[in-house]
Formats: sequence, C-alpha cells, structure tokens
Amino acid sequence: MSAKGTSLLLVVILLLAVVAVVAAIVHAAPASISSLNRTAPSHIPHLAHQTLALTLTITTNGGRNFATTEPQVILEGTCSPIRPVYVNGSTLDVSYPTTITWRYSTTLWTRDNHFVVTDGVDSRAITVYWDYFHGGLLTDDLTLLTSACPYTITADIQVSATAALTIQPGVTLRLEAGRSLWVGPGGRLAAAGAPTQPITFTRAGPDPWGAIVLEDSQADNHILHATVEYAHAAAHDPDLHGITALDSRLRVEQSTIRYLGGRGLTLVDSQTRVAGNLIHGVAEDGLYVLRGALTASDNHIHGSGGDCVDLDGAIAAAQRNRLHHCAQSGLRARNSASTTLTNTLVYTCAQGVAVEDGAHARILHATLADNQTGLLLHSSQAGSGGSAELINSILWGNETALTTTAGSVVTVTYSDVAGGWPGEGNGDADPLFRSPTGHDYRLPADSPCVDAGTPVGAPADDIAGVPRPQGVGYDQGAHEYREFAAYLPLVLHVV
Ligand SMILES: [Ca+2]
Ligand SMILES: [Ca+2]
Repeated sequence: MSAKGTSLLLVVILLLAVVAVVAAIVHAAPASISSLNRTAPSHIPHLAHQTLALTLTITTNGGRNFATTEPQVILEGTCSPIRPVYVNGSTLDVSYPTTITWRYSTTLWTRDNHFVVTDGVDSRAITVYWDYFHGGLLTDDLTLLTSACPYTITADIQVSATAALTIQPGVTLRLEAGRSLWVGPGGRLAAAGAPTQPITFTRAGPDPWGAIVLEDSQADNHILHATVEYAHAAAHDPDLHGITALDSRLRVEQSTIRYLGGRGLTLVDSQTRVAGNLIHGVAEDGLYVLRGALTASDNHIHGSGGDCVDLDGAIAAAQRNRLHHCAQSGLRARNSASTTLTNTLVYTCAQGVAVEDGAHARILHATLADNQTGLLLHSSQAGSGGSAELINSILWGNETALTTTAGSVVTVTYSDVAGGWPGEGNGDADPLFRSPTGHDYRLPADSPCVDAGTPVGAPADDIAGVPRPQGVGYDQGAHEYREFAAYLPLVLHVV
C-alpha cells in the first residue's frame, strides 16, 4: 500500500469514528430532550416545529368539571414536550410522567376549586367541587359555601346547641326523601341568599324531603331570599311540615315556599316575622300560627288546600298581604287570636276573613271580594263567636258579604258592604273594581270608595306602598287611587 493509500484509509477510519461518536450522542439525547426543551426550546427549532400540533389538554374527567368527596385531587392531561405547564400561575406540583403528559396534585381548599392550566400557548380551565357535606350532626359551626354544585343531603342535618349553620347565597341543597334540617335548642340557622343568588332547598329525587324545624332556639334564625320546595313532612314526625318553628325566633323573608305536601310555614309559640314571601301550591295551610307573636307583611299566598293564613290563638299584625284561591279562609283568626289586619286583599276563597271562637280582629282597609263569604264571624266549635271591627273596607262580589252567628260581635264603619250594613259612613255601591274577572281590585277615579274612608287610625300607605291619603281623603279598601299613577297592566293579553 502506498503512503497515499494509507493516509486515505486513516481519513476514512477517522470519519467513521466521528460518525459513530455523533451517532452515539444523538442516540443518547432523547432521554433528556423533554426537560431540556421545556427550558430551552429554541435550541432545537425543528423539534418545536414538529410538536406544535400537540396541544394542551385536561384528560381528567374528559376536561369537564366534576365533584369529589376526597380532599385531594390529581389533574392530568397532554402537553407539548417543549413548554412548561402552569396551574393557577405556578409550575409547583406539576410533573411530567412522559414527554407529552402533565400531572398536577393538590389539596382542595374550598367548595368550588377553579384551576386554570396553561403552557403560554393553550389555556384550559376546570372546576373541581369538593363534595364535603351530606348532613349529619353539627357540633361546630359550619358554613355551606356558595357553589354551582348542589349539596346532596343523605342524612338529617342536626344543628346542636353549640353550633350555627350558615348557608351562603347561591347554595342549593337537595335533600333525599324524608331528610330534614333540624336546629335544636341553642342552635342557630342563618340562611341568607341574595335577590340574584337565592338559596334553594329542594328534593334530591322524585320523593319529597322532610322539613326545616327549629326547636327552642332563641337565636336570630333567618331564611331570606330562599326557595323551599317539594317538602312534605319529617320522616320520624309526620306532623312537622315545611318550615316549622317551635318555641323559637325566626324570620322568613323574600322567599318562595311552594309545592309542599303539608303546611307551608308552621309557627308554634314563636316570635316570628314573615315578610315579602310567595307561598303557593301547598296542600294544607300556607301559614299556620299557633299562639306566639307574628308580624306578616307583604306576603302573597295562594292556592293552598287549607287556609292561606290560619292564626290560632296568636297575636298578629298583618299588613299588605294578598291572599287568594285558598280552599278555606284567606285569613282565619281563632281561639283568642288577637289580630290587626291592614291593607289586606282576599279573593276567591271560601271565606275572605273568618273570625271565630273568641278571636278578635281589627280590620282596616280590607278588600274582600269574590269569596263565598266576605267576612264570617262565628263559632266553629262549642266556643264563643268572634268579634271584629271593620273600618275603611270593601266587601263586594262575595256570595254573602258578611255573616255573623250568635255570640259574635261586629262593628262596621266607613265601609262599602254589598247589601248594606248599619254603621257610620257605610255605603252599598258598586266599587267599580278595574277588572274583577282579572282580579284587579284597584279603584278607578269615579269609584264611590275613593276618598270615602275615615282618617282615624288609617295607615300611611296602601297594599302597594302608595302613600295615603291621595286626593282629598282616604280611600276604602286595600288600594288607594292615585291620579297619574303609572300602573302596569296586571293581565297580559295573549295575542
Ligand atoms: Ca287551617
Ligand atoms: Ca284618596
């Protein structure tokens, strides 16, 4: 072999060796490529180009929001091998099981845990609901946090003497059949929703749940801006219905109570305020009060299978209530109940107002229309009858305007009674309701009831809050006629 041939061979060997070394380096590279590339992707631009199509995903539950009863959660998905993954702005707790998958593990910190996952190019979001409460005995304070995910209640919630249950706006509780919320002696319930974020108590399945019961709790218990529906009776005590307060303090305001198998509100020996509620579609009384004291204002109660309101031995002040389509009385006062009813509208009930068995009612500015009996005073059991003062009121369109049985006493003044009734200032003229068939019992300007009332003891406003008096005097009935009033039509016209 010549010297030239030998040197050529050496060059070839050298080249082969270089190729082998380069090949070895290239072969060894993939093990560390993903970690290298997540920090320095620009060093291998052709690789970045090849993998750009690999987008960020969340594969956990297909990327859909989900609930878990565990306090920890692991989220996973696919990712680009060249970009680091951030969860809620941090790479902490993010690992890479493979070059194209990410994993994140954390402890849940609230009810609705929102996660935003991003790699700087793609961004994904998922919410994990921590399903931490299903009922049971509370011995410490508990707050049910605002959540888009309903709380399913599988066991009675029992709030003991040392505990307060606070329910935040927007919470929905789905109670299983017969399950109830109990607030025992010394416990406290604070359920304050908001107009745009009510609290909902509803059933979990096709069967009704039990009841909300407060027993011997003098705390500031309240249910505000809530919907209470599809309840019937507590599983272990079928006489506890809907919302029941026993020897307790309770406010129920701005709430909807509907579709109940028993009574709506049952208040026994309690101090209660019931204001601004809509109560309808309940099988028995909408509001039943046994003894105790009640303030009931601005409620709309209709369609109950019993009385709209039944005041049984209670001391009650009721104003601006609209009561109709109840099978029995719009408002019944009985058994030594003492009541003041102001600006009350009752229509299409068996009795507009019934006062019986030793009860007394002072009735100011009532409109009792289209009932079987407008005002009934009688003895339903073997007791005495009822007594009532009727002032500045209208009894019109009822089958019978006013009935009293032996033992009952009624005085009627400054009122418009169909068929007439003796008393100062009384009349017997069609009040010219705007639309009795549409249940619009407001007065037109030329109604004989306008300015026909007495100012003595008259309230400062009407059922709709219109200041009294308008014009030259107080109007009879629940509504004060207001000139230039911007009334909206009550009846929608179907084209
Ligand atoms: Ca009743
Ligand atoms: Ca007037």
